[in-house]
Amino acid sequence: MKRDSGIALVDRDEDGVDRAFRADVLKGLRQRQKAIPARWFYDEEGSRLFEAITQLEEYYPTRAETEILEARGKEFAELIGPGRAVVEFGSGSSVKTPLLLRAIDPAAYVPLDISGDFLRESAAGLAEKFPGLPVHPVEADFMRRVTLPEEVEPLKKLGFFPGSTIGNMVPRTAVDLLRSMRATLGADEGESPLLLIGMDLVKDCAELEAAYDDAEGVTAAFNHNLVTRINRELDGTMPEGALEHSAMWNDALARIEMHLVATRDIAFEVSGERFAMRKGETIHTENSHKFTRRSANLLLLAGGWTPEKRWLDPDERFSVILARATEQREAP
Ligand code: AVJ
Repeated sequence: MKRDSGIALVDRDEDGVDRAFRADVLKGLRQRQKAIPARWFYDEEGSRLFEAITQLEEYYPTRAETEILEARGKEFAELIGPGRAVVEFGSGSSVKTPLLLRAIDPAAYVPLDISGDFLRESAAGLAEKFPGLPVHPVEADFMRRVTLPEEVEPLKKLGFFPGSTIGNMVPRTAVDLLRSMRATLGADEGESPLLLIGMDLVKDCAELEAAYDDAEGVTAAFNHNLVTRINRELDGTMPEGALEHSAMWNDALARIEMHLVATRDIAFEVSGERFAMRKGETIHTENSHKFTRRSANLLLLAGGWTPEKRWLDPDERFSVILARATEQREAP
């Protein structure tokens, strides 16, 4: 296994504070509608809580997507073929990636992640499960174009982006990401890369809200952990007990929104800056967009990917789509 450079991408100040985290939180709390990017959920405890979420009865996406990957291996093999370099955007989970790799007989596996720790863990696990498969982890922010290791340059590429993580982004950002993926995978350089992407589906809103507000309160703990993290890492005094988890379906924008709702008027400090919230005011902490067949296709097309095949789980709750980088040409 090729080692990555080991240089952390996290930029810390002299007190060890993650500068990007502080900048995002302060900027987000200064806004009229307070909002903090969802990527900051995933410290060690947040990642552990998300793992726990994927095991919940109410949280169907992980199970449904895994069912699709388990059932469709033969079709993946036929449509994708052997010998590709699989480039996974975000570190591979222990379950989903092996299902794909086992099905298609790839020539290399390239996990991309911004966190070197997760990257090393998942790369080591995969390398152990697939002894003959070259694994080339790359520590990088995949929202931008990433230069792939030269060993995989001559290989055809398959991008893999499971989990409906694309749903965390507003359409504008999702399109930027899809275009970056195209560039990373070498589209427009004589290549015709493929993308296998998981996209969660629009469904009954009670079912959606339950998936993001489970009876055991694990998702609430996941949302609250952001407050704990801000208080710990950014010298915060946010009153955790006065910020209540809420998950609501926004029908116009086709997304679940998670918020932290102030249950009374509150005032607090973060990194020496003062903030106040009125009772009922919220901090918006996550969007999870849901798609229909048409909205998924339109998003992919806008990002330069032509959908070729779509699979659903038996309960039709989740979709996995195979798309091919659209060739650049003049309209129409
Ligand atoms: C990891 C972004 C796909 O949006 O369903 C789960 C994160 N948030 N429960 C999702 C999440 C609350 C999850 N993604």
